[in-house]
Amino acid sequence: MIRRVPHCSHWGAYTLLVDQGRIVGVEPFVHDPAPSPVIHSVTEWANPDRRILRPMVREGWLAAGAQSDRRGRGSERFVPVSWDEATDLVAGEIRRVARDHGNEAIFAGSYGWTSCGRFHHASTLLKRMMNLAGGYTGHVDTYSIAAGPVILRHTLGDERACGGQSNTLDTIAEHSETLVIFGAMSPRTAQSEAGGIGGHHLDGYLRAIAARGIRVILVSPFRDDLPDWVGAEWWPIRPNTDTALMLGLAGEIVLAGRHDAGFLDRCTSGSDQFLAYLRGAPDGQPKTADWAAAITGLDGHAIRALARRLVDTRSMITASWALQRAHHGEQPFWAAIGMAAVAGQIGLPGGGMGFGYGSLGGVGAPFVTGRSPGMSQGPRPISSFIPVARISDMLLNPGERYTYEGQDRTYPDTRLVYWAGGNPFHHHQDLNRLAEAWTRPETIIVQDPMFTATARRADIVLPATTSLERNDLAGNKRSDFILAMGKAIEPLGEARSDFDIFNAIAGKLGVSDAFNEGRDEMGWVRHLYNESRDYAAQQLAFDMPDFDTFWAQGYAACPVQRNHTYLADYRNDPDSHPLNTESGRIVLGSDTLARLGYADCGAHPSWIAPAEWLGGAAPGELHLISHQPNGRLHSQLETAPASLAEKRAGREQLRLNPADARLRAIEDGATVRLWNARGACLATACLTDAVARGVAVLPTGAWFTPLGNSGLDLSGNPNVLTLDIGTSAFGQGCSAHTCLIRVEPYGSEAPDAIDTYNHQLAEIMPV
Ligand SMILES: Nc1nc2c(c(=O)[nH]1)N[C@H]1C(S)=C(S)[C@@H](COP(=O)(O)OP(=O)(O)OC[C@H]3O[C@@H](n4cnc5c(=O)[nH]c(N)nc54)[C@H](O)[C@@H]3O)O[C@H]1N2
Ligand SMILES: Nc1nc2c(c(=O)[nH]1)N[C@H]1C(S)=C(S)[C@@H](COP(=O)(O)OP(=O)(O)OC[C@H]3O[C@@H](n4cnc5c(=O)[nH]c(N)nc54)[C@H](O)[C@@H]3O)O[C@H]1N2
Ligand SMILES: [Mo]
Repeated sequence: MIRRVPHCSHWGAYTLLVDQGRIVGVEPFVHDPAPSPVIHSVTEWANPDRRILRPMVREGWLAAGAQSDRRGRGSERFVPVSWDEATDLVAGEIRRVARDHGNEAIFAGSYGWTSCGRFHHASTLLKRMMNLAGGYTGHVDTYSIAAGPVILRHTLGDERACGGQSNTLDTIAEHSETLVIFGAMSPRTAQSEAGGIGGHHLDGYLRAIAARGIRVILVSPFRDDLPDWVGAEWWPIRPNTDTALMLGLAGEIVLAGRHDAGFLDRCTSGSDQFLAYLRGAPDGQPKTADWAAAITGLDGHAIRALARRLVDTRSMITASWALQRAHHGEQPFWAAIGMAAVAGQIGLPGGGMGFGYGSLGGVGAPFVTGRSPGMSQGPRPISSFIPVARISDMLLNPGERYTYEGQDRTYPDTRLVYWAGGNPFHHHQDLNRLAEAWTRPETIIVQDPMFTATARRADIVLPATTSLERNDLAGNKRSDFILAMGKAIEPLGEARSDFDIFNAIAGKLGVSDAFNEGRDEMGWVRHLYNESRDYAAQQLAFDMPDFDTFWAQGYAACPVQRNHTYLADYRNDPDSHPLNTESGRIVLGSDTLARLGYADCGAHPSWIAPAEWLGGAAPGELHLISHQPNGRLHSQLETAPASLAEKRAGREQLRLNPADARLRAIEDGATVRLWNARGACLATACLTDAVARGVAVLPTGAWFTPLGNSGLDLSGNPNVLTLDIGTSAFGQGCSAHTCLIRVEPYGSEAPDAIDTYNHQLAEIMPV
């Protein structure tokens, strides 16, 4: 008898077909018009090869604890221990470090996507436990978006415009006449949504946009960032120069006297400073189309023509999150606001600007007005934090001063790191620098189902179950459904659910009553669902099925807002709808930033050349775009079918323009070495004219596999190459997309990356 188990992951909902304790098939969710192929990869979670099967401790740490040789991490053998012993050691370390160094010496920011389950959410449960145990150093913002939300909070008053609450795509399809897409609007990234997703609708909106004949311009170094059937014009911009294009467009409008002075006066503050800059008053350089063309590598005539169109037609500007994941990433988002304001389009149906469309599946879709399910982290006894991507800076430079969002701050002295549900040896920039930083804490605990590059480098590893092995529920602010995640198979080895692990540690810390509030797994899943259901009924008079009906059918529709026009009320009456900014208006010239006086984030949107870009490159250098992988989520399920299908000759594919390849004698399918002063890795060359000249595209997520001490990563993990600096003194976000590299044919025979990883893993397993 085949059992049908409703389930969900960040890449969508599905039904697991289970026979005699084994998953024998995966069926897409009935209400999903475009299911992700990655749903068929989840059976790989049941493969024990790379799973952590029991709690283990690094040999040297077991012998010497905090005094161990920390350079043994990653190469010393693990020793198996019982769960009781493992949780004793973890609780003991938390108590020791809190007592001797204070709770801020415990870093439990633990960034990562973990499972989409809202109950067993690893990092939330870690924080809940640590808050009951005196607190921890956490993180603010995300790798996805940091510079963006920081600048939006100061210029639009909140971050809704990049969190999926700008104009919805249904309104854009209905009203826009010109759509300028900076970056991507791609089904590749729209496969995923944090917290799971029921229906994937981006294709449908793009078809409606194409059907209405909206003029679409794709501004991106990579033509495949938008499906070709949308019929867009491709502007192959130099990476990280979008701000110059936006300013050139705004400048042309202002120089022609065609800016909407009424809108600027009524709805913005500081526009005089911004307009003066566009006219060239402070630097003698008017921001013209020709000025922008020289920086961006685009055509000046086309820029001038587009500037006219932005005013003459209903125009919408979108920018992917990727644009702010770069040095000075605050600027393209702020410049987009400036350009839309100058054109007078903000607050009109299908007009204005918005961020992150298609970056996740739910951005631009109708958004949830109800309450999405989620565990509480509880009140924080201490407020210590770092900007998320400053992890290596913190570990390498305890006590050093830095700035964030206008505050002067100091890095804590970290003694203990606890990571649950994230993979910094995938996600962080400059992995060789991270490897050095990783030798600084006295103790590192990693809790994950998989023996990732991070887990390998831990002192104590705790095996978590995957979502297949427990009950949970999915859903978030941008998912149209709450989805059941039923248990399909028994836990592998000695793995335990995240809740059970933290509950056991909380018990040893004497705080389990407050941690579990007397509920077990199904008690919590039921409770979290009912919180959302009650809210919908009481606040929105929206009926959701009772829990048992929901659990049996596997999903429940949520109340959503469609046809949304961002800032429509504000535009109509700014006095009655003031924004949460310094002026209550859209800020185009900021008193706050003027006072702070940062060279890398000034008082108005500005073009500031990034640390690495083609305009400042040496001959032979290419700009590396390390974008999101198509066949997996980040580093998850890297060896499963959808991910392997994107590899070639067992390696990640580096996409290169044929002309750039020819100059380097690189043939399609050849093994190539990518390198710069920070590191080197291998990939398989894929030649395509979809990549702009001077640009190289390598997806993220391959499992970091350095070959001995050679410094060469075999897997094709771009983060051995990327730059680990903050976006600016203001935002301190991740600058992954700012990176110059060189590429050459790799002459020798190279070992297989996945085999080598597995072999390295076997060498540190218990004897
Ligand atoms: N160069 C470059 N780097 C980037 C980016 C880029 O554009 N370029 N993008 C960045 C972005 S936007 C992001 S969001 C990050 C993503 O970085 P991460 O979120 O760290 O990446 P994941 O691979 O999703 O890591 C999640 C981890 O959780 C584990 N996990 C899964 N289920 C469970 C569970 O139930 N319990 C526990 N305990 N663990 C579980 C997985 O095995 C995996 O190790 O990467 C960033 N890095
Ligand atoms: N399949 C899959 N989907 C995912 C993820 C995944 O791992 N796999 N990760 C999810 C996560 S956590 C996030 S945050 C989102 C991220 O969503 P995005 O940030 O939108 O995704 P990226 O793939 O990093 O970048 C999108 C495109 O932006 C373009 N781009 C990069 N730099 C520049 C630039 O300077 N100028 C211009 N004009 N274009 C540029 C690149 O060509 C790139 O292909 O994706 C989500 N979706
Ligand atoms: Mo992300």
